[in-house]
Formats: sequence, structure tokens, C-alpha cells
Amino acid sequence: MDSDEVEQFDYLFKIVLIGDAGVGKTCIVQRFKSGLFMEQYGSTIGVDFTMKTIVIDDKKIKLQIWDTAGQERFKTITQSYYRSAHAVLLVYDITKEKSFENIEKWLEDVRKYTGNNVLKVLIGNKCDLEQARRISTEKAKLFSEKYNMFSMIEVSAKDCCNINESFINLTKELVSLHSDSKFISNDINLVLGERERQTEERGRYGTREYR
Ligand SMILES: Nc1nc2c(ncn2[C@@H]2O[C@H](COP(=O)(O)OP(=O)(O)OP(=O)(O)O)[C@@H](O)[C@H]2O)c(=O)[nH]1
Ligand SMILES: [Mg+2]
Repeated sequence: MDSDEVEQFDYLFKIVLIGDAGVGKTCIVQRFKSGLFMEQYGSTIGVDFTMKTIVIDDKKIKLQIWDTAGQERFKTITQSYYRSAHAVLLVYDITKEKSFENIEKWLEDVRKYTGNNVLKVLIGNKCDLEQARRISTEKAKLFSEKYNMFSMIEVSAKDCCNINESFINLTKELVSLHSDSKFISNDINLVLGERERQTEERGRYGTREYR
């Protein structure tokens, strides 16, 4: 990063998306980042990295978003990125029962590899496919309460339903939780570790495989 590209911000939060392959994690992140939906991004290989800065109540908040691969073969790589996450978005597909059942397994990983204070959000994607729904909103809500999650929300990356709301509500909560520990930095390299910097590079140049 050139010195004249240096960006000031009030808060920096690391958000990690996890969940089965094909639930739509990459589509959610890309919809939030660029406002676009593409039918096929291809399976994520390892982890993709995205940055987005938003302003809430005059505070500039930088979100580091880590979009992990859902495929089993990448699990050991992706687990190492849970470390130091402020929030984890656990994503399932409302039309795929298995992807919802597996949220328990993903939660097990969250318990193992993140700090106790990580904020958990349950996201049911593809709510545009109402006719094919297999998981009721009520069931998912009860599940999120049972596991002390911050919230449960149904979204559609395709229809752009509740995508911005999910990230904004989550960020507001992070700000209120961390209001006494502001991250003020003018150099992203101060807050990213070596491995994360390398992945940032990889994220910029894209690491996807086409289905
Ligand atoms: N109908 C519908 N399809 C969606 C939606 N979001 C994603 N998809 C489709 O679901 C498929 C998988 O989306 P991805 O975003 O690549 O899934 P992923 O969770 O990132 O998958 P991995 O990278 O393999 O873990 C693609 O064919 C998308 O077009 C949605 O909101 N509605
Ligand atoms: Mg992906």
C-alpha cells in the first residue's frame, strides 16, 4: 500500500463467513461489497479476502471480510483464519436441510478456534426460493437462541434482500461492544499479521475454481 493511499478509520473489525459449500457465502459478500449478483463465482479455494468501509453515526468503520471455502478439503486452512475474528456469520441455505444441520458442526469449530466474545450471526440464504424452503424461520430462530447467537436473519444474495441490513446491524453491535477499545490506525499493515497480509494479496488476485 502506498503511503498516499493510507486510509484513516475509527474501527476495524474482522468478520468471517463459514458454512457448507454452495450456501452462497461468496454471493453474499460480493453483493455487499459491490452490489452485484453473479450466478457463478466458482467454489472458493481456501479463503478470499474483501475490505469494505462503511460509515455509521459519523464513524468510519473498516470491515475485513474473510470468505472461507465450505469444502471439507479446505477445513484445516480455513480454521486458521477464525483466529481474532470479532464476528462469525454462519450461513446455511434455507432449501438444504443438511446445510442447516451442519451449522452445529460449524459452531463446534467456532468454539474451538475463536475467542469467547466472538459475535455469532445465523444467516439463512436463498430466501427468494420460498417454494423450495425446507427450514422454517421459526426453527432457525429457536436454534439461534439456543446457541446464544446475536441474531438470525434470512437473506437473499440474488434478490438483494437483507444483505446490507445483516452487515449494518452486526457492525452497530460490534461498535457498541468495542466502543471503549477504538482501533485508530492509518496503516492497515499495523493491524494485519504476516499471514493475513499474504492472504490479502491472494484475495486481490482471486482464488476461485469454477464448478
Ligand atoms: N436462488 C439463489 N441462489 C443463490 C443465492 N446465493 C447464491 N446462490 C447460488 O448458489 C450457488 C453457490 O453460491 P456461492 O456463493 O459460490 O457459494 P459458497 O457458499 O461461496 O460456496 P463455497 O465457496 O464452495 O463454500 C451459486 O450457483 C449461486 O448462484 C440466492 O440468494 N438465491
Ligand atoms: Mg465461496
